[in-house]
Amino acid sequence: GAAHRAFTLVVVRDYEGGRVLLGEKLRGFGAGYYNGFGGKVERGETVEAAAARELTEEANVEATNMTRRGALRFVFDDKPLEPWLVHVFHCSRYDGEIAASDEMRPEWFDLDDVPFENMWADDPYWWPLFLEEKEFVGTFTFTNTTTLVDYWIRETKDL
Ligand code: 6U4
Ligand code: NA
Ligand code: NA
Repeated sequence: GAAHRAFTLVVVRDYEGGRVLLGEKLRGFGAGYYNGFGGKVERGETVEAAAARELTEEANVEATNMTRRGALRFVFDDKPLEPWLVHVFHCSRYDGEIAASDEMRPEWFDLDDVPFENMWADDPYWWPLFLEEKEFVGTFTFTNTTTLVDYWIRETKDL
């Protein structure tokens, strides 16, 4: 397919507490939104290594059981921007204490209280699959960077 830029996104789930960890993004792309933890995959780095690194940089913890669950393609029709391929990971065990970074302020949310009104417009479409432990792929097209104009999402068996 077309060239794309690879990103990671890690959502930490606390099964016992029935909650998920998100971060309020404090700077850069998507500032002001709540999101999973993640960022750009660097040259020579695996997607898994990037996901672990970004979680540590942004939330101060080391994942011990991360699994890849989704691959989401984001197309921006208003900018000469490469499409993004965001690899979504699930994590439920980690070492260390969660702490804020200069990029993200972590906050736990009950599963029925995920703040979709302050999240990227695609999130409501794939979160149900994520919470049901499904694997998924999809494409989301945005205009003016943040307005969702088209999408598809589906469960997959061969992520
Ligand atoms: P720098 O500042 O260059 O180190 P970096 O942390 O590498 O940045 P960043 O934070 O800009 O990258 O990465 C964007 C983050 O936002 C990734 O975790 C992917 C996530 N993301 C981007 N678009 C998204 C969208 N539409 N929906 C979503 N997450 C998105 O749920
Ligand atoms: Na980031
Ligand atoms: Na980065």
